[in-house]
Amino acid sequence: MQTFKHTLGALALAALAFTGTAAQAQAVNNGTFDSDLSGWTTGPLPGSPGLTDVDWLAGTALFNAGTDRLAQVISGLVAGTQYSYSFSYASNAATSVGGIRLNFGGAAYNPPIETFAGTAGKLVTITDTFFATGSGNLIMAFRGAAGSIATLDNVSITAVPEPETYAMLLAGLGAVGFMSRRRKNLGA
Ligand SMILES: [Ca+2]
Repeated sequence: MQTFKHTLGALALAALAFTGTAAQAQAVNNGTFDSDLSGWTTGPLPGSPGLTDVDWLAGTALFNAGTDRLAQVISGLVAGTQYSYSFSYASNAATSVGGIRLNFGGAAYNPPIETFAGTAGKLVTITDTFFATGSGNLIMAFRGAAGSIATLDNVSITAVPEPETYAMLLAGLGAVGFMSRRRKNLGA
């Protein structure tokens, strides 16, 4: 029983160490558009003036035009770190017109500027990674593609754990297994 408790404790420690590293994740505020567009900027941002607003609809952001734009400043990026981003979007079910453009800007500038064509009435999830070239803030901006009627949901950015982190976790688990076996042998 004692061995079991020790093993549990060590496992918890290993998990904690792992979570600690993953917690560098850059949180997107209200990426699920739960009840409104709070946390997002719908007006113009530096470098892209004059763009119009985005509407909120049933837990999603709704783009009505190619000029509709939604942006958020993601802070605390670390130069040289790889980040994973993800979002779901769909074009309007009735028209199948629409899509989303994603644009990264700001101090930690490493842009893909990509356009994703929509699938009518079906949420498609896009996941990709990028490296931060500088430390600081990143502006994550979505824009409706030309002629767009599109919905956006589930936006997230997280730091990708480095290979050393996985190696440390595996080493930790290995040590736990070793100690567990050793205690069993001693107890026998
Ligand atoms: Ca949602």
